Amino acid sequence: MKNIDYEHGKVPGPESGIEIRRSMCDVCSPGMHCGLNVYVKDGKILKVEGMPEHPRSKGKLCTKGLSNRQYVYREDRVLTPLKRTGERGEGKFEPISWEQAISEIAEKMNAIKANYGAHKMAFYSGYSKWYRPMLRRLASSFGSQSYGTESSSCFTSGLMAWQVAAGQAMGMDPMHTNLFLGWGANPVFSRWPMEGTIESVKERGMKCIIVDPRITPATERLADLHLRPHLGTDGALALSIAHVLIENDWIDHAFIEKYVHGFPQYAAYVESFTPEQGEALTGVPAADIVKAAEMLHEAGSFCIPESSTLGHHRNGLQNYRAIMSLLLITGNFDRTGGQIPQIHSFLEIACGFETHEEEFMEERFPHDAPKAVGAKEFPLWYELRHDMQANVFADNVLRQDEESMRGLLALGMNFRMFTQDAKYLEAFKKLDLFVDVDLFLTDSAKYADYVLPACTSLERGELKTYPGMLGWYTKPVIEKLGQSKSDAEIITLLANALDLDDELLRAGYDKIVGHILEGVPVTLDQLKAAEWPMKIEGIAPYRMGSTIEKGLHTPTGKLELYSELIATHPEWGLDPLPTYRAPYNPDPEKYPFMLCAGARLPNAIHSRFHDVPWARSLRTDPSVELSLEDADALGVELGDDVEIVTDVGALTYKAIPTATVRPGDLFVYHGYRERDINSILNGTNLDPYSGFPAYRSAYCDLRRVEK
Ligand SMILES: Nc1nc2c(c(=O)[nH]1)N[C@H]1C(S)=C(S)[C@@H](COP(=O)(O)OP(=O)(O)OC[C@H]3O[C@@H](n4cnc5c(=O)[nH]c(N)nc54)[C@H](O)[C@@H]3O)O[C@H]1N2
Ligand SMILES: Nc1nc2c(c(=O)[nH]1)N[C@H]1C(S)=C(S)[C@@H](COP(=O)(O)OP(=O)(O)OC[C@H]3O[C@@H](n4cnc5c(=O)[nH]c(N)nc54)[C@H](O)[C@@H]3O)O[C@H]1N2
Ligand SMILES: [Mo]
Repeated sequence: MKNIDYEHGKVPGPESGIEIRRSMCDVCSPGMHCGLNVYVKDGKILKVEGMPEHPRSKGKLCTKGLSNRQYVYREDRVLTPLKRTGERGEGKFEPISWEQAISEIAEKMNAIKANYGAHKMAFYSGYSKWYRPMLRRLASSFGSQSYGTESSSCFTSGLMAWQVAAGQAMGMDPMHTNLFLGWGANPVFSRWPMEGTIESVKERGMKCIIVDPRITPATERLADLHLRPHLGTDGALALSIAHVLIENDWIDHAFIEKYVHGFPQYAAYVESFTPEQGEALTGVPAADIVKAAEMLHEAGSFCIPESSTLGHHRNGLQNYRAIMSLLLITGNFDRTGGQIPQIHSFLEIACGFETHEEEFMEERFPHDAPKAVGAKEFPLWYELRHDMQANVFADNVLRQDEESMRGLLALGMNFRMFTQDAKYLEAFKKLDLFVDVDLFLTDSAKYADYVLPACTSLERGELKTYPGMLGWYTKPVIEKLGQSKSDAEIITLLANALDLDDELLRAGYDKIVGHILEGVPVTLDQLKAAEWPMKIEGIAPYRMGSTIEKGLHTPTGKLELYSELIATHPEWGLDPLPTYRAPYNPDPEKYPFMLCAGARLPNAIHSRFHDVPWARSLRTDPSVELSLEDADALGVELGDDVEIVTDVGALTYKAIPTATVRPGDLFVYHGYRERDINSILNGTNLDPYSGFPAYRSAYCDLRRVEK
């Protein structure tokens, strides 16, 4: 045979010395985490591919997943613990040993505890979730309630809406439903394994309604009906669909009678939401509102996905409640094809079995300590989550009063995820101690006193669980880069150096996940031996209807259209019914455009992929998508500079005129260091129920920038 360059061809085998190792991509949400075949030679990753044997992703990978090699080897990886030598923000550090870093940090945290109280230390986690049970328990065992995460603005608003209505998390049953009500759903870009599921169920006759102001791959590929409401008006749309369902008596009286609380008050409230009124508020033609109600009625069963999009509005939580109410009045709850109670498994994923994770996180919660940051401003949030609402963390510190935090231990702090985010940098400057654990030397990390290097998921192992009774324990495929450590190791080191009275937490990750899995018929060793996620046998499947029969964890034990929890707290100033409120416009004359900042791009995830060359090459410039009509009116062409002006600032973006966007709407992605859209979004425009920012409904103006 001729000389074949096996290595250059990346052909695995003894000739090339290339080995395929199994892992998963942990770049997006734990519910996804697709299987990876990683090609490794001499301890270096050469390339990654999808893993065909992976029972969930079945060999597919998205753009971000395929860029894993470049992500792992990003040039700004932190490789040693760093201690600040310059001013905060200057980015001047000296490398120090792990021993020095951990002992100094522990000493400073214990000094804050001794001088001001343990509750003055805040604990924060960015997007990564795998170590969160440990971080939450670290905060609790230290004595602070102020543990908060990026979930202060992610899907938790929808989860809270379910807690209000049903006392627990609910998920959809897409495999058995007759209609997928994809409200604010474009899984092709944001939840790509879900796309395959929906497409395959459609093949057996399932109908699909997509509610999205834009034309997207989902509206094109999946939708039998596409409703296009104005951004943030979804509550009004849902209430007018409910109006049609009630008017035509397309509701389940027996179910309502037995299981639903507050129907008369709710029915009286939706009376004014006629289809014509719905059209006036949302822009969706009245005939389409009636059509949607008809389709729901004819389908019988339908379900909705969880959503972050819908929570990113001033009325976000209430809008989502209004959408959920469609399921409640038609009896699509705890019923095949409807919304199904989620049995809490691991990392907020319902996998079909119960674990001790919640107990592990909650049993050390310091109930007697002063309440978490944000509890006063967002009492419903605090009541349901018992977490810090991180969207008001900077305000808390900048007030510099007796309630202000003195220290912050953050795993993955990205100040650019918050609205009017410059105040976070000011707040970092005021802290006595700021520790940031990250993969990269980010602009937030430059404000830290200590930066600790975390490793990626390809350099460590972790317990993974997926819906469908699947479990796995991954293995590292390469050595940890530099002196980096896994987040779990770092938390364990700190728990020990802080001398916490918490034996289990101090025992480390494997002891903890072993404890969390106690009673599940599988051992860690079995999960470690598996090459890809394995089915855990011997667990009884969920019996449909059993949750609602038992009675729900709501004040009335029923599904609540009218929330008794909210009603018994008039001092909160919140509405017990899923009422509607339009997005906030500081001045309609000055701000005629509506900006959605954050609809997902396939090649980006928040701050992390803008510096990854392959991913970045798919959209090189921070850009704004606008309608062809608006582009014409402004005299703007593809690639021209345009300025977005809000009530708090202005920024210039490249224009992308597109037929997918309606006149008056603008779409921008977030997280760019050089064009940070959150720097010009009003930080006080928050949902009073959840504390979530109105990222997706910000009124603004758009101007052409002269060449
Ligand atoms: N305008 C606008 N803003 C938004 C949104 C929007 O739609 N529009 N979406 C909101 C939503 S839904 C979310 S979830 C948030 C996400 O916001 P963030 O959680 O801030 O997201 P990232 O920037 O992806 O990650 C945060 C940091 O974690 C670091 N990191 C990554 N992996 C690890 C790890 O394994 N260990 C450690 N220690 N660090 C790690 C990253 O390098 C990064 O610095 O943004 C919110 N902000
Ligand atoms: N590629 C990629 N995937 C991601 C992420 C990412 O950054 N990049 N982030 C991950 C995270 S943290 C999250 S929280 C999820 C988010 O996941 P989703 O919320 O499902 O995703 P989005 O693309 O933000 O929104 C879906 C669609 O909702 C539409 N939409 C926006 N505002 C509104 C509105 O007011 N009403 C209605 N009806 N529709 C609206 C948008 O036009 C978009 O097409 O995605 C996860 N997956
Ligand atoms: Mo999110």
